[in-house]
This record gives sequence, C-alpha cells and structure tokens, in this order.
Amino acid sequence: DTIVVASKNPGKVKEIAAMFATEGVTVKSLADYPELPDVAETGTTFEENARLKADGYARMLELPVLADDSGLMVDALGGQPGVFSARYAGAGHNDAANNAKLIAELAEVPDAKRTAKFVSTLVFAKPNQPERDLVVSGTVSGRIVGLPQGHDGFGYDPYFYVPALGKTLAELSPTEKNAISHRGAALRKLDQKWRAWYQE
Ligand code: ITT
Ligand code: NA
Repeated sequence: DTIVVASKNPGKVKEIAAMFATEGVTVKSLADYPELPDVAETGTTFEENARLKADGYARMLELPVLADDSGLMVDALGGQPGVFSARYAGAGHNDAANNAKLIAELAEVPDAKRTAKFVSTLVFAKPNQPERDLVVSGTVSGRIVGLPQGHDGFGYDPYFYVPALGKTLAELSPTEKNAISHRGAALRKLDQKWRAWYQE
C-alpha cells in the first residue's frame, strides 16, 4: 500500500514518515510528484487547510493522502501567527525571516508572558470517499525565547522552549521531539485509528 504525505516541508515529512516506519506501507511525499500544482491554503483554520491539502492531492493522485496543517499560536500576539506561520514574514517559506519577525514582535514582552503553543492537525483522505476523512490534532505548550537554542528540528523549533524539559524543541533528538510535540501527539491519535478507517 502507498500513502502520500501531502507536504513540501521536509521536516514535517520526516516526522510523519517515522510513525509509519513500522506499519508496512510505502510512504511518499509531494517531493515524489514534482509536477503537481499547489493546493491553495485558503482556509481560516488548521483543519480547513489540512482538509484542502488532503482532499486536493487525493483527487489528483487517486491515492490515500495525509496532510498536516500546523503552526505556532503565541498568547501575547492574540494567537498569531497561527495558520500564517509558514508565511508570517511574507510569501515564501523562509524560516529565518519568520523567526526574526516573531522575535521582533515579542521584543517588549517579558519572559512570563511569552507563552505559546504549537498545533498540528492531520487530515487523512481517501480518493473514493472524500467526505469520510479522518481528523486528529495535537498541541504542545511552551514559551518563546529571545535567543535560538539547538540545531535539530525545523521552523520555529530553536525558539520554542519547553519548561518541563529545560530545552527548546531544536535541542531534542527526533525521537524526543516526537514524544512531546504537537505532531507526535496527533500522530499517536492517528496511529490508534487509521488502520480501521483505511479498511472501511
Ligand atoms: P506544507 O503545507 O507543504 O505541509 P508548510 O511548511 O507550508 O508545508 P504549514 O502551512 O502547515 O506547512 O505551515 C506550518 C508552519 O508552522 C511551518 O512552516 C513552520 O514554520 C511552523 N511549524 C509547524 N510545525 C512545526 C514544528 O514542529 N516545529 C517548528 N515549526 C513548526
Ligand atoms: Na498552512
């Protein structure tokens, strides 16, 4: 069986593929289908955007497709950047520019008020039953630090400090990050459900 992870973000694809490593399925990603057009993320919620990607690519590929829409919600910024996390500093996917904007926005905010969470919503869609998709979400709480720490992970990870661990997400190994992350939490819910759904 082949499932396609509908993401162009290699960091996400790695984390998602790791969960399927023991499942006996072939995991592909959009990197395997470079000719496909983009699906526009016009939704206002993570679930809407994940569904747009899952349904859109499932129709194009006629294969089961799993999409992740995720982002950082900072309390002092009223939940921003949220669904705009990938394009916070403008169009394109430039982690450095997004991180610089985040730190600039929080420059005057004291440590105790820099609370934030990451959210990941996964939507799994089958081409023959697009209305019967599977949806799961996960979150992780933390705090945004002003100086980057660590080199693992991707995106905002070097600035996302988890008090219980005394580390940022970028200071964790892939296994350690999956154990506590928003995406790891969503993937564990998916792991409980996807086989039965897949065979329906
Ligand atoms: P695809 O839509 O192709 O999957 P994307 O990166 O554009 O890739 P999103 O629209 O869901 O994906 O944007 C999510 C952004 O939120 C992502 O680019 C990161 O900047 C950030 N993000 C999500 N999960 C993260 C994580 O685990 N660690 C750090 N940053 C994360
Ligand atoms: Na998005």
